[in-house]
Amino acid sequence: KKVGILGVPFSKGNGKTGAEQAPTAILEHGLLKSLTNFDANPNLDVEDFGEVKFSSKKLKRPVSDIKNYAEFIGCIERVSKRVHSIIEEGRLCITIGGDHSIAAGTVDGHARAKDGNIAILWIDAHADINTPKTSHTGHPHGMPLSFVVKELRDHWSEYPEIEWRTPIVPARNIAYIGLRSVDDYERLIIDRLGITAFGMDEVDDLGIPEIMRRALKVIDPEQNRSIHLSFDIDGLDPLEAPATGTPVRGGITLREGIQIVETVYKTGRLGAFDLCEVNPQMGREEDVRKTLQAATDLIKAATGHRRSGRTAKIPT
Ligand code: DIR
Ligand code: MN
Ligand code: MN
Ligand code: MN
Repeated sequence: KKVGILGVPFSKGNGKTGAEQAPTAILEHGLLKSLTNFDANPNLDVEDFGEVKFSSKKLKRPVSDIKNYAEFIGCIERVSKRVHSIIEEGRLCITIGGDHSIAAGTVDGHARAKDGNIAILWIDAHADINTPKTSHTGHPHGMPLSFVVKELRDHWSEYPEIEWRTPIVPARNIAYIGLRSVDDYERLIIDRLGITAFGMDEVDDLGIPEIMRRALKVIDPEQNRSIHLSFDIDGLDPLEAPATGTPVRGGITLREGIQIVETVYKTGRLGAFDLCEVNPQMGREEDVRKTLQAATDLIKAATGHRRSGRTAKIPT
């Protein structure tokens, strides 16, 4: 199994600084060791691709309704290219953010590598599907899905420097799990486009295993799509992942989060995994450590780690 790890130290997509430190913090917490030690997974080929370098775009005309637009576009164009090439190498691309706006780039790169035949599973307290005009905040991390969805492409037609983008993912190929803070226009978009959305109410009613069955059936009915699992750490309950920029209480547990990732891994079609919105500047040291460990556990599950253990290979 081949895996590539890519860091994206970008935090201009939300209102706060700190998320740009997460790739380094997660690696320093011991990610590579916990992925490659024998008990985790003996046959894992992990390549660390380091951090994406990016700079802001020169704009022909100013953009006022999206904050840090020039920086956002400059970053995700590079992210898209890097993710595209890592997937073309036959690797599962694990991208560590950064805030969630970077997923506009990871999904674009993944979609192009697979000619649009991808399914997106979005784990988040938020729906991240505002268009520039529906957003109350102007923060790009509330918009990445609208950037990549085919049906919403015209909402971006007036914005500069995005000719490279390929919004080819149909809305029907998207499912959410964990929603509990959805703006009214986001809900309208979800309803109009028929996007599958499991909020926390449905997590409570149905449980993760049933939700996973239903979600995968809708977004990958023929079981032939490359699955993009985009995990916003704020999908988890802040009790278990407090160090994040926009925490919302009443989220999924770490166990449920790991179960989601394990279930996708078991399909054999996990093509890209994003882990976003860890902010090592939020909260006390203990909060940060807890959150870094939760992120590590989720990434381990994405590479095939089994909680029930793996039998030893006895030397002969
Ligand atoms: C809000 C919050 N819907 C926005 N979104 C967040 O800014 O568009 N996404 N926090 O992660
Ligand atoms: Mn979120
Ligand atoms: Mn966010
Ligand atoms: Mn998000």
